[in-house]
Amino acid sequence: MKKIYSFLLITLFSTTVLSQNSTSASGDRMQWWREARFGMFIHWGLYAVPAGEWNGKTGYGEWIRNSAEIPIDVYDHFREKFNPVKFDADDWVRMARDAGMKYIVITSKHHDGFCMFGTDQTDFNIINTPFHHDPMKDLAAACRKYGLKFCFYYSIMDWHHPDYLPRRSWEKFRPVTGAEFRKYVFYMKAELKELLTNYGDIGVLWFDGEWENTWNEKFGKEIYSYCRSLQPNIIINNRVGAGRMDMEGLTKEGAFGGDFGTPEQQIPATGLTGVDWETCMTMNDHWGYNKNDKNFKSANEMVRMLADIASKGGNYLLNVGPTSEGVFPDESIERLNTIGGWMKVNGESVWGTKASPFRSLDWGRCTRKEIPGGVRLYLHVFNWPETSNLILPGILNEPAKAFMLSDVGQSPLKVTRFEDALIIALPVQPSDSLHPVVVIDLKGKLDLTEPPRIVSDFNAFVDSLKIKLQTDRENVEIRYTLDGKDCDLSSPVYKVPFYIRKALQINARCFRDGKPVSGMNSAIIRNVDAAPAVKVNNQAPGLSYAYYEGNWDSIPEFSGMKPHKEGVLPNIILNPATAKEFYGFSFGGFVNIPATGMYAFYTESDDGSTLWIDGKKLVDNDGLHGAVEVEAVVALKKGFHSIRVDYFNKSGSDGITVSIRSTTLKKQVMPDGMLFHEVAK
Ligand code: H79
Repeated sequence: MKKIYSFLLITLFSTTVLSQNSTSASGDRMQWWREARFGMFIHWGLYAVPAGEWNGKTGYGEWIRNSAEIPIDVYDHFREKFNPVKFDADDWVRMARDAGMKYIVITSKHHDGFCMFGTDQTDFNIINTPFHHDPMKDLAAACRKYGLKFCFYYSIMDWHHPDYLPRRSWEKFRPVTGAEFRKYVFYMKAELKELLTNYGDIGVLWFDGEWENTWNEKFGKEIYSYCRSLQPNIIINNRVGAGRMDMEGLTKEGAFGGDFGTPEQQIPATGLTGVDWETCMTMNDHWGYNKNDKNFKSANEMVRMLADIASKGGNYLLNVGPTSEGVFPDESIERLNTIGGWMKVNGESVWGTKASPFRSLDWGRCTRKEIPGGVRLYLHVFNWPETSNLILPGILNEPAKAFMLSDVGQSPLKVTRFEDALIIALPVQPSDSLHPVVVIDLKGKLDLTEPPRIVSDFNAFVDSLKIKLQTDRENVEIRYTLDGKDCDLSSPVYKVPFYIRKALQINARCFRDGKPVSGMNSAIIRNVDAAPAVKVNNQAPGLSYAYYEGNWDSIPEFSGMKPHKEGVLPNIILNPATAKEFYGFSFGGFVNIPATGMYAFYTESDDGSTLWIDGKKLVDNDGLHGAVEVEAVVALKKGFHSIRVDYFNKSGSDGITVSIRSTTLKKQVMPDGMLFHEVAK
């Protein structure tokens, strides 16, 4: 019989289904935000007065007080020059609305500590400028008028409040005597209370500046609950906590992460399962107004980023840095206009859409919406196909209709099927420089030719390994082989998880009505020998450690060096370190393995670390970096195995977490109870 579907070819197009955001308890509260997809960030503060220039240098933005090391009393004088006489809240909000943005997040207070709202908690606020007026009141009213959500950015880090710690390293004239961080937290709460009672409903509280070591998860949870107690439906970003990983902006596993992740100046490479996220981004190279920065992205680029982000299930928060007179830079206005023109025609391909069901499409991006009896896909065509045939690979639904979103008359485009691909005949390429969107409506539940997933704890085993085969598709059966042969109708149908006890290749494929409806997925499973345990004569809990000081870019040969300190610790912890920077540790001892099998070890460290088992380097997480986790797997026999963990910190933040996972232990921080060192009898 002639093969109907050319799946091998189709796998090249890669058609893996990405899961949608799970609907959680926060579902209803998050709904408007998930549908909005596009918002405006506004960085407006005293830093607009110097406009990015200080002592002849022009590269500054909202960080100017810190970067140019401006003393506090000098900076305070910017207050006298902040007079936004051209400020018109209606103008700003209308520009955001006309660009297709559904919410505005504005800096109520940035790191410089200057409050852009009327507050009773400090004199360092906008009422004490020649403006003598609270612009946040006007913006709140304008947002209500034009139907946008009004949201506040609020910096935890504060370079002005006497109780905020630490001071900037270069600040000589601000003594810390008497400063109490707890009092600063009370100050924050008093200001947040004003922000959450004086301006009506606030959509989002967008915290930032949480990374200094005075802030912790406990404060984060306290502030989060406090804000929710004042406005139960408010949405709060993950920077309220202390578990953000770098500028990728997502929260570390197990840490408190508020309501959404905050990638900054970057877009995740793929969609993210079960997390809400928002990429914030500048139009040029600064958040605050910089009069010399003309390096603006084009509207075309930004519209593509919006489509890219929506196709991955995220939001785009695009920044404008207004001047101290209260106007948007001309370049920003132009771009907002152009983006708005595109959104007027194509907005429905962004608002209220969900992530693409395709992992990648070589011509562009896809977003989707449920429609009665089917699914609507929005195809964002970045690269117009030379043949004018747009290929939608690996999809079995029957098309209902297709048309250009810009075509008010919705003249139907011809759709044909070739094997498991749909081919849409596009009209003449539009002359508009911004990308066009093609709509295709499909009948029934989305049915991509997705092969089954082969799921197991490891891809190797000592004695046996449990295998599960999974698919999210309806009306399919999974057939599989364990002898390397292709799956066909004579292959067994998968019903329940099974164990394998020898090295082999698993092939699995979906079938429907006696026909294959997916490509084949394969996994090679290896059988490995477990390393023998070692004999320990007399063990006691904990690991021995040696602490060193030095300036390294990677882990040095600790064994040849003289430690500053030595001793025993219950686990891999950095408490004995007396230096904040330029130090290292070597921990040594034994890990007591509870049962013979495969074990995954992890180190997450800032900066580098290595983990050795039985004298061999297993986890290599060396080098200068922020918190990064590396996994490595080894087969071990029940009993004691030697373990060594080396770690170093050059400068900046520090930390290490060692975790373990096996078939019987879910991934967890290495328990104290598994660690030992040898002692004399
Ligand atoms: O308000 C804008 C910027 O002023 C602010 N966030 C945006 C929205 C911002 N502050 N700092 N940065 C951006 C960059 C700072 C990066 C670092 Fe870190 C702080 C590197 C080391 C400490 C945070 C914690 C990122 C990595 C670890």
